[in-house]
Amino acid sequence: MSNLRTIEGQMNAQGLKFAIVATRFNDFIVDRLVGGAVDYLSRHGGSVDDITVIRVPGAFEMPVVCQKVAKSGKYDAIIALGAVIRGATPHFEYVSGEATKGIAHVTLDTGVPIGFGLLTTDNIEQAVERAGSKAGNKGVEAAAAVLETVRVLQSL
Ligand code: INI
Repeated sequence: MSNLRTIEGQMNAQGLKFAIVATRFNDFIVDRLVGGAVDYLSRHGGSVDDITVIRVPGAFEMPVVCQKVAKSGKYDAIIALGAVIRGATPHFEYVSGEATKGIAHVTLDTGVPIGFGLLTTDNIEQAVERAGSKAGNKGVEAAAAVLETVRVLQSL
């Protein structure tokens, strides 16, 4: 493996500008994801002055806002954070499916990397578990993934 030419992203956020697009829906969960993402970036060389949090009503609105943010050219990366909880909605599949498809479309369309931190869970307990308790923090994971992606894209 040591002779294999490998390109990989360094986990250093210094000088990078991030937009966090976060839902107000289920904000008691989403605020924990935002906190995790900001904490991760701060601990990896980023500055809170280079992070802008943009609030949107719900997951369904995330793609169009991510699109405008991506096209603005002001940010190196976006972190999309939200929570769709099945127990709370009969149209769970529509909301989560459209948000996921829309965000994937925006990142490919614009070339701006988007960290995908949209929880889709059966119930509130599962959401709590993924927002900083026993199943980690999906906001941290999304921040780490997008940081690595920005850096690997810069290396290509
Ligand atoms: N939006 C969410 O982000 N999470 C949810 O769990 C949710 N539920 O339960 O319905 C939700 N719905 C709102 C939706 O995203 C739109 O904001 C709304 O339909 C207005 O367009």
